[in-house]
Amino acid sequence: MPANLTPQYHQAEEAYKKAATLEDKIAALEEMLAVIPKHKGTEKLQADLKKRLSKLRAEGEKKSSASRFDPFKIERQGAGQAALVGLPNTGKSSLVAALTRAKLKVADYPFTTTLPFAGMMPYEDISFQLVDTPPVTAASVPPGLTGILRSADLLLLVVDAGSDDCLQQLEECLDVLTQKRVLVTEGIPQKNSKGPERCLLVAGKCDLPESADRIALLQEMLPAGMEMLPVSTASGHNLEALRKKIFHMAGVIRVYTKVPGRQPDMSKPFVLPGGSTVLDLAVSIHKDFYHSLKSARIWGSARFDGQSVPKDYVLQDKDIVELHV
Ligand SMILES: Nc1nc2c(ncn2[C@@H]2O[C@H](COP(=O)(O)OP(=O)(O)OP(=O)(O)O)[C@@H](O)[C@H]2O)c(=O)[nH]1
Ligand SMILES: [Mg+2]
Repeated sequence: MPANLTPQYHQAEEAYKKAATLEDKIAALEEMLAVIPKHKGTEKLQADLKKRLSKLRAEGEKKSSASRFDPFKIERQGAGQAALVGLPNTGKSSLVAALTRAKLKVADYPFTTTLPFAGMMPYEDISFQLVDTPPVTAASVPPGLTGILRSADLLLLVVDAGSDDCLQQLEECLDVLTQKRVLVTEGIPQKNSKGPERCLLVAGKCDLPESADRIALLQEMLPAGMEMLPVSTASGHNLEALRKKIFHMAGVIRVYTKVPGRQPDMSKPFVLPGGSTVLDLAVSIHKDFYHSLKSARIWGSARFDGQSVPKDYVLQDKDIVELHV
């Protein structure tokens, strides 16, 4: 059957051929579809136009979602996420650069960092995500930052122990965090807010003169339940201790699995929340294990190597587990 295409259709088709942008192409195709004579002879052509149109629309959506990139949306990676927070120039970016392989702008003036940045911090055979952030002050908290701080597993509150202002820095930062309901230092934290045990005070630049006296004063000011670690990126003091602290505060355990009669797979551990059982491990590998798992043998935390344990056995960091179905 002849298609009998109209002059309006040919005009729209011409516009489609000349269209240089995605938007123009979509508009021309829509016009072609609107004016095409609707009868049996054009059915195939109509279907082809619809197919092309939906392909171009999908391309357009992909493009616009990419252009809506939000730098304050950090995709979580690794065994846990720690966000740094502190007043300007306290040494946050220096710390993230020292603990990860990230190249970050560090400068001796305030407000150097304007956008958050995530880097991976290796710790033994796993890694944690550290999020460097723009500074906070009582007067200004960057929009979007509160969300990052709330969703992080833990906070590293950074103050400059080399500065006379360090006590005020702690006070001001604690005020901001409690006002924004990121941190609850008294009472029970609600969903998306943290208790003091999930916030570490990092007393940075402890290589500088008089920092020891200020660190002693900081210790007295610490909210109950919060710990402090003096560090220096200049001398490297306590950087390894900080890695370890982040691992312990994240509260995760590493578990390795083995198949009966074979060596354990030590290449990549399963990372689970502390307190996880053999059944939790099994279900994280495959949900069918929920019904089929009978018992397990453990090397590590058990009283003797290869000991049989029930499904509700609570695993410890570095346990090797052989699942039995
Ligand atoms: N002596 C000494 N100086 C340090 C140390 N860590 C950082 N600094 C210096 O402190 C200044 C500020 O460091 P940054 O890492 O840019 O501080 P920041 O908190 O990221 O600053 P903003 O992005 O402005 O909030 C720089 O001049 C660093 O070289 C340290 O451990 N010891
Ligand atoms: Mg910075």
